[in-house]
Amino acid sequence: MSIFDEISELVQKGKVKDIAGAVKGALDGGASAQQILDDGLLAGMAILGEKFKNNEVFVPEVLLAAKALNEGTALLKEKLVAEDVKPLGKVVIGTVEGDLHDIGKNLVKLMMEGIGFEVFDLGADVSADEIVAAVKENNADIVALSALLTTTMGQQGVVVKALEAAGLRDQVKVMVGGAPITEKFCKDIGADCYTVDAAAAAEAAKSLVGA
Ligand code: B1M
Repeated sequence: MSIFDEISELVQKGKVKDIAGAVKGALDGGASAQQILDDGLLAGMAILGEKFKNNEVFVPEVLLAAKALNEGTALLKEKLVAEDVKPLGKVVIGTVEGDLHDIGKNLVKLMMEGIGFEVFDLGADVSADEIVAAVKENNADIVALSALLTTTMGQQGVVVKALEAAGLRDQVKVMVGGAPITEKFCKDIGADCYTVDAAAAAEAAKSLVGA
């Protein structure tokens, strides 16, 4: 079994305590952080996600897997994040209200920090009011919103409207993403930019601030 399959299995089995050793082992063995992320950690979550959909595993197992994945990703952070970079701009990021899925949001944060953005992470289940307050407080250039549920994606539109109502819409670009989000949805709610994954989000953020 390859080290990537091993990491994938540890995620699927929610082996939170073992994941650090495996990720460090892979790094020491010369694997790149990106490969460990894509072929190990995310591959494991993709397999588990399919099982979750088919009711072969349930919320407790998925929660443990998410914990293992976040542990593993944290170890890759210093490899994926460039050091001593002058901030390209300020981003307020969060998963929208009612939605607890934070893995994709964490990846977007990591990639944005990696290319030099200062990121203010509000976490998951974040209300439109909290986002508006954070934009004001930090004088943000970009608001980055994640949503994983068809029942919560509409909250991204609520945030756009709240920014308009607060008179901040012209000062800040709104980026949206998450599995159910599409380009059309982005346009329909009046957001500025949809990207399919975290790496694309970071690149798009750069263009949005003219960097
Ligand atoms: Co949930 N869940 N979940 N879940 N969960 C999904 C999303 C689901 C598709 C599973 C399924 O049934 N097939 C389904 C949604 C169905 C729908 O709405 N269409 C679902 C459901 C139904 C639920 C519950 C309702 C289950 C229940 O309780 N009965 C419940 C809801 C809780 C809530 O939020 N209120 C629930 C709970 C959970 C857990 C808490 C157990 C756990 C989350 C733990 C955590 O995040 N800390 C969980 C998980 C882990 C998943 C799956 C298995 C994996 C999601 C994930 O992290 N993927 C997921 C099934 C799946 O996706 N295959 C599922 C890896 C992550 C890297 O991908 O977040 O998509 P993702 O991010 C991607 C892109 O989307 C993009 O970049 C990333 C890749 O680089 N991206 C952006 C994300 N945000 C972006 C922002 C951007 C740009 C790109 O710009 C700003």
